[in-house]
Amino acid sequence: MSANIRWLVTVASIAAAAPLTSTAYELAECAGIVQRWGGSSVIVRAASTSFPADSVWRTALQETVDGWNRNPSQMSISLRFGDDSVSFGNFENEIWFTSDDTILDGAPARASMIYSCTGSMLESDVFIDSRISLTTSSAKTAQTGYGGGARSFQTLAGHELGHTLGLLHTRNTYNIMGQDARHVHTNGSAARFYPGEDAGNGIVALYGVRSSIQDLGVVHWRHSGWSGEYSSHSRTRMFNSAGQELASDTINGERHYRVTRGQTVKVEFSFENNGAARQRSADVGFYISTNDYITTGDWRIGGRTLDLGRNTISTIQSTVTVLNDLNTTVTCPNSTLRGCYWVGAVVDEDGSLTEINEANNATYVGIRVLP
Ligand SMILES: [Ca+2]
Ligand SMILES: [Ca+2]
Ligand SMILES: [Ca+2]
Ligand SMILES: [Ca+2]
Ligand SMILES: [Zn+2]
Repeated sequence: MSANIRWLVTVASIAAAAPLTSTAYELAECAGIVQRWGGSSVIVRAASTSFPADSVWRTALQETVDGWNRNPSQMSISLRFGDDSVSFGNFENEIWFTSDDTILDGAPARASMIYSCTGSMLESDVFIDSRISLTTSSAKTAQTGYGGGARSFQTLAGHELGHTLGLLHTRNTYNIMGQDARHVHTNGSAARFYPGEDAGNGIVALYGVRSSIQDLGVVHWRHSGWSGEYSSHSRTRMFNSAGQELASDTINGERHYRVTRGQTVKVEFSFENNGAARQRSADVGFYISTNDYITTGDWRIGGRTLDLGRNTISTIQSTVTVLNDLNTTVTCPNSTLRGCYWVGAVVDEDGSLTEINEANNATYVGIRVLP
């Protein structure tokens, strides 16, 4: 059987460029034939030395695989720990930490995809540089996407396992197969890996839909350009009613837009359908919160209904009005500035949809209310 090898390199940093217009996942093809796994699960074996029992690495890898296994396709990852013998070219899919520069080739992580060219994936290994600064913490302040000092292991490994499932890099939409460190769901202090709508759409194209999986989500990240094969992502924004982006202050590593009491603004969020079925009337509520953790217990300032298909990410603006009675002297986190609040969005606000992940339905954009 003729085998083809494709190496996927993960870059360390990404510069912004102008956005493209079309959107879509990319699949591994050979002579026009898409390459995929047979069956309904792909076995991934974790090296015993890299992911020992009771280690944070083992827990984080399991968390990453659990994230992928909430995808709306018929394919899942079967993770097995304790592999004492890992190597490239042994027809076992394996993941391990290494400092071997002949394998890493200067990248923080690398994935191999070996396929037959007649449509069958044969092997995919994931190599992660053991010398780079990674964190397994869900604390956003630890992660580079929020000004922290270490790259999220879960988003890095999640990206690489996307290759194992058959996805290539994507640059023209917000996607885990692009700038993974800025592809997380965040509400409050925790920022977590998730595969996202476009990757979910891609593996449904490969493996068929699993109709029982429903999931809506909302994040404060958006597609903002690309670098090479990779999409680049930036935070969602806030605009005045004329559509101009508001001035802002960076407080505790995150942007807070300057607003006044009673001001009508347009707040931007990315709404995703990570599930199987189109949701034609998804309820969304908008809130103002005294902290960065958004719930339906916060002050409601508006709402709308969205038609969310599993096709393109809905990065959209919504018009809301800042409450008149906010206190401009409340303190801001780790700052001498005052007037900090957070504008939140909650999707499936009425709780009518039963989802495989109910914890990704709210997020925020920071504001600072001026006197
Ligand atoms: Ca092995
Ligand atoms: Ca292998
Ligand atoms: Ca959800
Ligand atoms: Ca729900
Ligand atoms: Zn990659």
